[in-house]
Amino acid sequence: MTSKAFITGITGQDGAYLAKLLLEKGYHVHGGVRRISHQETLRLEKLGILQDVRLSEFDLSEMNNITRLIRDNPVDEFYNLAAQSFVGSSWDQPIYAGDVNGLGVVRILDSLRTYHPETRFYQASTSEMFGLVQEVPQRETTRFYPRSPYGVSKVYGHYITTNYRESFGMHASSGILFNHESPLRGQEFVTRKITMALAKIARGSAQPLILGNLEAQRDWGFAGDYVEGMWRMLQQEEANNYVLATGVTTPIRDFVRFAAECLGMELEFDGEGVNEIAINKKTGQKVVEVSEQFFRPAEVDLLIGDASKAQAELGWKATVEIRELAEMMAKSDYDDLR
Ligand code: NAP
Ligand code: F7E
Repeated sequence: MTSKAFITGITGQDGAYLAKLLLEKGYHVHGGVRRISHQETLRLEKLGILQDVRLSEFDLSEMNNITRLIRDNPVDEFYNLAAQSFVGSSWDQPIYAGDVNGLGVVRILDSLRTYHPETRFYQASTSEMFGLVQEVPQRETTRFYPRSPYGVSKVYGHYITTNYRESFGMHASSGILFNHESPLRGQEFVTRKITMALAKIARGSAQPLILGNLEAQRDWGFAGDYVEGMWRMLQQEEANNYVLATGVTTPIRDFVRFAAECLGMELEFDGEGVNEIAINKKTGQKVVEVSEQFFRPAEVDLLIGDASKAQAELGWKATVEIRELAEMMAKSDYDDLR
């Protein structure tokens, strides 16, 4: 029989890649979309799957909407990828972040428990829960120390998933995913902001790329690999929590360098803090500036994950290294600007 899956956040980066993966595996894919003034289905269109998925109105803040949808649409697997996912905005909308990213998870879990407790559940947890890291590298057992309202809200989502598994025997897994990017990444996130701005500069723009903290380090992988890991978690006999990461960390500054190199620019960084700039050595053009505006009230300085549990139990491993990722994103933006 054909398996059925529901994906919240299907219009987001991961939702689109996961939908594609599940369709390729023969699933019926049903996804939740927010009722907003315009339908944002660009990513599904880009992957050529918009016509292959069924979409229903879905909002994580609305209990009755979630309950009815779950009651009337039984599925084998339920992936909760929807979230207010931009860390920077979570200081401006902390209550919304808590409601959607935290309470939204228990709204789903409790509806599943009531109507379809046999459904397998995936929760999109995050390395942001490690925040001010208490151990290097970070693994499933590392103590959480979130540094943003986003991180705090995700800790609730993570623990309530574990709690419903332990309390009610539900097949509920939490994937603690480190940063993963792609050409479909939102343009507010730093990698895509960088590749888009540099692609414009490579095409003749005089507008420099303005960034915040260049010292922060992230463990960046490719989103296509990470959605495969989500699926593998739900194929396990027993539900569990897993870290997915590459095990390599890179400063923001180096990601800028790598993306620039793919676009034929060699950058020279000079200065410190908000006075730091980067110049294109060949042309002398100022390519990067730093502004206080993009610094955060509290920063996550270093993330580096240990995915050995996922490798041992799921046979999962990241396949795209950082330079390849920067090149994939920079080239895609450069080509799209043609
Ligand atoms: P994304 O591109 O920002 O997508 C988020 C999705 O959630 C969008 O489809 C958005 O809908 C939807 N959404 C937002 N608020 C909603 C609400 N109130 N009700 C229903 N849907 C709502 O994020 P992503 O990068 O794909 O990440 C997917 C999940 O993984 C998120 O939960 C994120 O927090 C988590 N995560 C991401 C990473 C990463 O590096 N990408 C790492 C760890 C964890 P609209 O299209 O209407 O905005
Ligand atoms: O920031 C620094 C910024 O917004 C990365 C989400 O998917 O991954 C993502 O969260 C770093 C931070 O991602 C700019 O201060 C410097 O240190 O790309 P980001 P994030 O905050 O790591 C985690 C795992 C998630 O779960 C989240 O959902 O880059 N940075 N200058 C900047 N960041 C942005 N956005 N813009 C800048 O100009």
